[in-house]
Amino acid sequence: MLNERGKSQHSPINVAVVGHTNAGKTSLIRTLLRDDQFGKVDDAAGTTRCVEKSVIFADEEQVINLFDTPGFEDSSALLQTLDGLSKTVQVRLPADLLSAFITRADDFPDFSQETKVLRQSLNSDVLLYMIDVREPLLGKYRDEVEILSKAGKPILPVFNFIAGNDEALKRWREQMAQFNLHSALEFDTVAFDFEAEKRLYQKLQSLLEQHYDSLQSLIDYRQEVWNKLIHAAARRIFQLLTEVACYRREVEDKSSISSADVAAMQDFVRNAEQQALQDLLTIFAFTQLDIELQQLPVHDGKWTLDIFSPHMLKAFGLNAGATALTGAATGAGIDLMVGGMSLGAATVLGAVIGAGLATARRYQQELKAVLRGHRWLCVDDDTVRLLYLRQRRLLRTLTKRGHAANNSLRLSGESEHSLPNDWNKRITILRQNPQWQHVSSGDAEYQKLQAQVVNWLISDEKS
Ligand SMILES: Nc1nc2c(ncn2[C@@H]2O[C@H](COP(=O)(O)OP(=O)(O)OP(=O)(O)O)[C@@H](O)[C@H]2O)c(=O)[nH]1
Ligand SMILES: [Mg+2]
Repeated sequence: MLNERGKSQHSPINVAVVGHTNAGKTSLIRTLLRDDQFGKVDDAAGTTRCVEKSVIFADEEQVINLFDTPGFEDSSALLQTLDGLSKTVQVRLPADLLSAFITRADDFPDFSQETKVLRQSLNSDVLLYMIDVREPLLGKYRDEVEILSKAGKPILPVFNFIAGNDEALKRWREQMAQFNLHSALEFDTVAFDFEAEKRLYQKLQSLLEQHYDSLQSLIDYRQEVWNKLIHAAARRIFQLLTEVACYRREVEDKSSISSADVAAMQDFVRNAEQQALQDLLTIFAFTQLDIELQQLPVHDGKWTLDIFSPHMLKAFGLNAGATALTGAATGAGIDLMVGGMSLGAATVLGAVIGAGLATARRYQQELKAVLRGHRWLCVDDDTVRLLYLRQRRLLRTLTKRGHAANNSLRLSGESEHSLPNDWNKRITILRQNPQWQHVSSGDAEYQKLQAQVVNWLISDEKS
């Protein structure tokens, strides 16, 4: 079927998320929708009381209707009731028995929740059967599978709470195989990343061949969106580095810098980092619950460890240098131009004149300050490095690459603290262009540098 824009259109796939109460059904749907407002999630049993529909789109195409359902509570009693019913009504197929039960729902008020699940199961194309693998393999779960099998729909077991529960997971896999359910998905909110999501859609592809193409367009679409998110996040990190590396504060040229000047610089850096953190959390729609699950050192939307704390240097494997305690350095603009030395005003002027008009223009502000007998306060190298390392770790966590369960995915041989090879060279270019702090520059050199830094961060993500 074609829609008015000439794109092929398929009817959406109806997917019911079913299972024992508290297995994490609503949580799975929230993760798939990237919507922490969907439904109600709670530690208590019987949280979801009604069937609730949501939709997964690929661009504008409605690919999946996802149905959250109440959890099974007493499946053994339900199975007995169904067995009893099968003796009184004539049915051709097991699904007809479920239909007969639903028609007589008023006679079974104790199973009002289960009736909703069964009705939705009959109306769906596939059932995602959520399992909390920490639960012992009790008869009630066998009964649940037996009841659900009567709907005659493909069932995909989804193992939840798998982190650190390898043995239990193995037992559950064996158990499901007894029911001929050999294909299953491993899910854990804590370690759920794009790859896990892709595997879910791929499993659905193999169960529902007639929907193969629309599921493929969903996978492709989600991949594209994911790549865009990672790029946007990497560009945001580059913006932070630019703001901080290009920071300049004019100070009097006396032997010690005033604590007020240092404090102003530190506040600037804290604010800049704070805003970047907020933006990155927003880009990946990270919620407070995600922050807790991922054990991000963030409280009330702020880093728990201050960027200027001496512990930061240690945490990221850097040695505390002389300037480490304040994060301040002076004179960088001019000094970098003339080879990193602190020079007097006359020498600086000589150097600038020698270097030509373009250079003089670029360093206009610094030159004026030097002539006034002032210096420039900048952010020191260690602080810029720390910012990069902390943001890189954040990006990995946001893309679920930083979690312990996924450590094996880390770049082999790469230390979490190591900086890219040509780090110093690139950051020097940033420092030499203080004008980039205020304008988001269309400058070719700026674009080139941005592409380079984004590439550092992205290639980490892809590897
Ligand atoms: N650590 C961890 N907690 C989870 C995960 N999935 C769900 N939870 C927690 O488990 C509890 C139950 O989750 P729900 O999504 O409400 O479970 P449900 O199956 O929808 O429950 P009912 O609606 O009552 O049937 C909540 O406290 C969730 O935060 C997971 O993968 N890891
Ligand atoms: Mg629920």
